[in-house]
Amino acid sequence: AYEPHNLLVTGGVGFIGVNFVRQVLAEHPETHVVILDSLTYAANPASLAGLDRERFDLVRGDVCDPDRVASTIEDYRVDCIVHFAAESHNDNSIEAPDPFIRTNIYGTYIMLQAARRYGLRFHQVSTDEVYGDLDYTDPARFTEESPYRPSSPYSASKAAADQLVRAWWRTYGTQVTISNCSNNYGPYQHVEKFIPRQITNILSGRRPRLYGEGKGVRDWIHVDDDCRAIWDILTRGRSGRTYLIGADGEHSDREVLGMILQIMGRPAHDYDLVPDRLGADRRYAIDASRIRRELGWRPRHTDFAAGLEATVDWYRTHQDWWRPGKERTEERCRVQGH
Ligand code: NAD
Ligand code: TDX
Repeated sequence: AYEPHNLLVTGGVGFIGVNFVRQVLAEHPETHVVILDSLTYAANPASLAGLDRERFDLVRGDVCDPDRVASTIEDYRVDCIVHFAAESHNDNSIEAPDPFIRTNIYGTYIMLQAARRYGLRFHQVSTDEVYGDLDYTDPARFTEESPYRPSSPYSASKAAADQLVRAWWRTYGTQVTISNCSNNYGPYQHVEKFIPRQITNILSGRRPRLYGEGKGVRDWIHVDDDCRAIWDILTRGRSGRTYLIGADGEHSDREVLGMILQIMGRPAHDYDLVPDRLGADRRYAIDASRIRRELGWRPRHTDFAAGLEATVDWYRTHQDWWRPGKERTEERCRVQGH
């Protein structure tokens, strides 16, 4: 297996990125991490608290800035890139697509050019949303062969980025891999996202907000399991290949909210229904056979209720982390009609 020495992690202050950095530093002592992050509204620098400063560097910079990207790669002798940096929230993409087109598409292009120029391995962190959605009763799940048919400006921008990655492999022989993962949950997730929003609404005396009738189905995976899968692909995955990541965690939004209310000791009907997203995706479901078969990856967090309980505990005990941005996020949700 290949072991990165100086690993460049774009978007490493965001939710999945920082969980990945924490896991790499804890489990791979030979690897030094360089985070490149422009610290948008989605990045909370407090997420890096407690990490050993000897083991990583933080460069504040934009993935759309080729000079910044080049100097970071040269200064830190980077040999491998994991590309998390993106605008990630569907509701924001519907409200204002511009930064999604810029960061997700143009930013991926700049990172690919850098990988090509310096001969670096490149892993693209993508989403199952590129495959569009499934009907609630459809027995099918997404596979690596499913056609791309994204629904939102966010998912369309990720789909475009994935296609650039494939083109760089085919045309220039850049060493690339792609992972398309389902919905992650766990610590350090921004309070704009479904699970942390409901937990922190309850902790701050607000009612949870369910979109539509809560019929949406998401295939939940604990962020630690996604991060371990990304490491496995990075170090043992076949170049040019795509791997779907999922942990057989399908639950309706209504069901997940019901579990949160129960864990937090609230009455079962103590929430508000708010208008659904424009063009809302109904259901995502991942068939993760390939990564299981080829890389022997298995999720460790197979008890969703236990994972959710631990996540509630994390938000309960890390109020300093989320309280400062909570008001602002709820104001934005209100403006967006949710
Ligand atoms: P996030 O919004 O929590 O974090 C994104 C990070 O990228 C932030 O730290 C932000 O400051 C940084 N960033 C944004 N624009 C940048 C730019 N132009 N230059 C440099 N840094 C920039 O996102 P997340 O939920 O951690 O998602 C990370 C990646 O995983 C994204 O590519 C997303 O598409 C993908 N993904 C997420 C999920 C999920 O459930 N959250 C599922 C599958 C795939
Ligand atoms: O307050 C809410 N109430 C609610 O019912 C919010 C924020 C969401 N929802 C619903 C909408 C969806 O059906 O919950 C579901 C999940 O919503 P999000 O947390 O916004 O996630 P989703 O749109 O599924 O996208 C997420 O997973 C795939 C990430 O944000 C993406 O970055 C990733 O690619």
